[in-house]
Amino acid sequence: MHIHWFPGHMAKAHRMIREQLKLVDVVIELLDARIPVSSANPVLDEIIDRKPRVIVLNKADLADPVATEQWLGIFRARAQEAVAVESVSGGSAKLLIGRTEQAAKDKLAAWAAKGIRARAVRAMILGIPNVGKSSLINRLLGTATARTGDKPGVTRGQQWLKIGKNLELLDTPGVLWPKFEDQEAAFKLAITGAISDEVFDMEKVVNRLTELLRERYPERVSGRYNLTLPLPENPAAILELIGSRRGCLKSGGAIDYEKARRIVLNEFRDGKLGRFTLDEPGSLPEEKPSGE
Ligand SMILES: Nc1nc2c(ncn2[C@@H]2O[C@H](COP(=O)(O)OP(=O)(O)OP(=O)(O)O)[C@@H](O)[C@H]2O)c(=O)[nH]1
Ligand SMILES: [Mg+2]
Repeated sequence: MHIHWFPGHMAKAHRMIREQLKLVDVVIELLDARIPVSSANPVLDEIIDRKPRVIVLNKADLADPVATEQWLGIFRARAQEAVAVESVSGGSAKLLIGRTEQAAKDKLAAWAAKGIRARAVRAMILGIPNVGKSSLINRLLGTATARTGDKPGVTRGQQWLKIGKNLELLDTPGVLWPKFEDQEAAFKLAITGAISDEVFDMEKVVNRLTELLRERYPERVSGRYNLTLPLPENPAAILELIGSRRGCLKSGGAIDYEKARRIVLNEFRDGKLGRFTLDEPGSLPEEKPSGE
């Protein structure tokens, strides 16, 4: 799948992140709980390097809770602090404040040893577009200060926000990386909404989503759209059935596939089809050897 999506502002955002990183004590990296591997930006990994990091699996309310627990275990087994958060609905975001301060503890201890009065811990929130960075900040603030939206590319500049007395957070624009080595990851990023709908091939993306659903969760598809099992092999045939169930017809009576695709994609993204984890637990990429 060919996606033209690396706009100039993302290259600029990577540069800004590199510069701002010098000012922060901790990085809070948001991953999408539905795709903890596919949503990890390898460029950020390089930029963040050894800076203390807290991983947040956001949108946990949309992910399979069993898989999320497994993923948290996988990160923690690598001595990587990780928490699952629901930035819009849940209370779990508050947990993050303590974890972030904890991640800065060496710095705080060093200040104390030098007799410097500790300032607030500074953390930078990083992650792919639309993963919920601004929503998480708002959740922690308890107000809708940072602008959010259900499409990628909402935050453009960087913004510092103070959470209580001891923590300052920097909101940043979402960033993707220039080249997807892994086409399957590109599909998953498109499915979950990290890439603007205008720049990818909707037919290919929703066909792939339909395939994934047929392979792993056929009963949810049959339940939601009142289809009999087994579902047809061909994703277009499944979409045809969904289209006819939902009355997606063009004038003359032909199935309006575009409309059927929209329904499936939106209902998946809204959680109406259920909670899904598309990256199966266990597939973290190779760890960098220490000292590199
Ligand atoms: N269901 C659910 N939706 C969420 C969660 N967090 C954020 N969202 C939604 O995801 C969309 C994107 O949220 P934002 O906070 O704007 O995302 P962002 O990472 O700041 O995006 P950019 O600024 O574009 O990089 C919004 O529609 C939010 O309501 C979550 O935990 N669960
Ligand atoms: Mg934002």
